[in-house]
Amino acid sequence: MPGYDTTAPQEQGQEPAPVKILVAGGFGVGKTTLVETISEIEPLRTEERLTSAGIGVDDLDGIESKTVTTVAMDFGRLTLTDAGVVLYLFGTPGQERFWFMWDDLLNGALGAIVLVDTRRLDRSFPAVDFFESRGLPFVVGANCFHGEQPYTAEEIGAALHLRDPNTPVLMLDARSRTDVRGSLLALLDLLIAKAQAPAAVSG
Ligand SMILES: Nc1nc2c(ncn2[C@@H]2O[C@H](COP(=O)(O)OP(=O)(O)O)[C@@H](O)[C@H]2O)c(=O)[nH]1
Ligand SMILES: [Mg+2]
Repeated sequence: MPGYDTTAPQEQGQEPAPVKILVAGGFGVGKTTLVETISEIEPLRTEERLTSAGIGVDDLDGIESKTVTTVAMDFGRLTLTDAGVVLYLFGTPGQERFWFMWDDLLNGALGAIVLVDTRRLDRSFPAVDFFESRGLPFVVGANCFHGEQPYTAEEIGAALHLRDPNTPVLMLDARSRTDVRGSLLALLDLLIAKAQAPAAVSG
C-alpha cells in the first residue's frame, strides 16, 4: 500500500506489540490534528466538508474556521521502539450521531486519550463518561488553543468530575509532536501501572 513505512528497523527480531489507543473528545478539540501530528503513516481519515446539512447537528458555536469534520474516524500509527510497542491510533468521531460506533471502536482498545478544550469542557463529558463506565484507562489532554491554559490540571480534573482522581491531566498542543508523544507515553505509563497493580477494585 503506498504511504506505508516499511523501513522501521526490527532489531533483535523482536516485533513490537500492537496497542490500540482511542483518541476521543468533543467536536473540534483536536483529535484529527493529534493523529496527523504523530502518525508515521499518512493518516487515513474520512472527512467531509461541513455543509448546511450539518447545521443543528454539528454545533459550530465558537469553533473558528472549522470547515471539515471527521465523519467516521481518523487512523494513524506510531512505533515506540524503546517501549517495544506500536500504537494504532483511532480518532473517534466526535458527533453524537456516530455514537453507535463507539462500542465497536472499544473492541481491543487498551486505553484512550480524551482531548478537552477548556472553553467547551462539556463537549468532552460524554467521552469521559463512556470510558469510565466501560473501565477503559485514559489520560486527559487539555488542548491549549491560544498557547496558554488558564486552568491548572487539578482544576480541569475537578471540573470533569473524574472518577479516578489520579487520572493524569496533561497540557498539550495537538500540533506539537513532543506534546502528543508525551501524552501517549503518559498513557502507556498508566497502562503499565494498572497492569502491575494488584487486582483492581471493581465497582
Ligand atoms: N491553536 C491550536 N489549534 C488547534 C490545536 N489542535 C487543533 N487545532 C485546530 O482546531 C481545529 C479543530 O481541530 P480538529 O483536529 O479538526 O478537531 P477534531 O474535530 O477533534 O478532529 C482545527 O482548525 C485545528 O487546526 C491546538 O492544539 N492549538
Ligand atoms: Mg476530526
